[in-house]
Amino acid sequence: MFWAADMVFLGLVLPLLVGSTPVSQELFPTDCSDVYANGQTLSGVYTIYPAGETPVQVYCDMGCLINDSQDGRWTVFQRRMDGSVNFYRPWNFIITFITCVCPTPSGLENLYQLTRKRKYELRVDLQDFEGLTVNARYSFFSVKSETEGYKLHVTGFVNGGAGDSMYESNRQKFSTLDKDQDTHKELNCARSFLGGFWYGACHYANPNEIYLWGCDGTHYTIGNVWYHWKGYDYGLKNIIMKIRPVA
Ligand SMILES: [Ca+2]
Repeated sequence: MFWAADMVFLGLVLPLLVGSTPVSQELFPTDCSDVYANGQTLSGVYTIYPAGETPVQVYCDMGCLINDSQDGRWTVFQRRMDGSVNFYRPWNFIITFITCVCPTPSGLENLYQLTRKRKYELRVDLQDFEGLTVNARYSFFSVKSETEGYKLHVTGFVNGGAGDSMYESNRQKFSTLDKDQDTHKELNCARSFLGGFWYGACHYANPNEIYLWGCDGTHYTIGNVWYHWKGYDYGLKNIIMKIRPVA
């Protein structure tokens, strides 16, 4: 098992166990809301089945710990905590390396599988190095299939103090250093800003870039930034992104 502080949701692919057996919510929870419905209400790492067969380990925010969100049932797909994982990787390398629910190519398939079945909302929690916390919420979050470039749809912004820095990423495909699917005609945004994300031309939020420790004006907008809160020169301490189904 591979673990890293930056990506607590990582899990290696395990042997398929279910074959043609119909997938049940109780035995094969799709996401953390199913885990919660099954009576497991403590925050922690659980096994879910976004695509119906392949188990994936994920961190579930059940709303019970001091830093959790209210109401719980959140499936965490991004947890940038300390820079121990380098997200500046080629597309295929990530696909063959890990399976996760996260904004990397391997995890995008799981995000697609989740959001094609249910309507999801998104919450982004941010923390700076002074201990301040804010959030941004979006009432709709979905990721399209690989043939559609894992295009993101994120709308219905509700401000929890962070500002709407996902705006530029709405309706954008996912790009890595070797797969330029952004809308900037001159730049390869992933190469220019050292990461992988739903870049437009190019970004206001940059959670998969190199990890900077706070304010660093010598590295313009290549850190884990959220422009509408701290600008382009401040690398945040934590960026946590999570989804849950809505009625
Ligand atoms: Ca481009």
